Amino acid sequence: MSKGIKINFTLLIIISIISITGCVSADSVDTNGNISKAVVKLNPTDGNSAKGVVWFTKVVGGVKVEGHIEGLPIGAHGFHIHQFGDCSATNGKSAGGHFNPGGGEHGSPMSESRHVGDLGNITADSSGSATFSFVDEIISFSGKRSILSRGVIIHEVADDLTSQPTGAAGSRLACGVVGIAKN
Ligand SMILES: [Cu+2]
Ligand SMILES: [Zn+2]
Repeated sequence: MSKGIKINFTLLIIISIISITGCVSADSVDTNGNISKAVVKLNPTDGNSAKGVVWFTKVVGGVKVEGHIEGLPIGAHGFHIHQFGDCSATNGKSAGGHFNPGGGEHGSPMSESRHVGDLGNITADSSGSATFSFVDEIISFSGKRSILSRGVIIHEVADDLTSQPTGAAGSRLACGVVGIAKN
């Protein structure tokens, strides 16, 4: 074997190892197609400054929801999954109403009857940022309750958890679309 061929062969092995391990470690979809992690990047709607990232991770008993949002007015803000993964309208209205595949009433995440998209409120501190982590038992990455490709909206004011059909949470400050996370 000449020196040139030997080097090329070694290089080929190195590239193969990198690509194989790359596929195994950097994907949140397993060999059966089950998704373990999703993410949404929230961008401000026209005239607003709220933005951030929310991660959704499959855990025992549900999906863990962890996020950090900045640029919010101080206080509680309605936080929902909406029907459409469409943030094309500058006011976020293209995301439609609350994601409600079961035809339930609007409520709190703990309500017997709720929209699948009812994730309650997040609360911004004096610096305008909200950091949160909780587990929701209803949202999913598969079947009718899958939140993948759906919209996420942060609202102007608090969701009162009772008013129909939206909790009277006001306008839409930020919008994003849930996608499959890298890992
Ligand atoms: Cu909403
Ligand atoms: Zn709702």
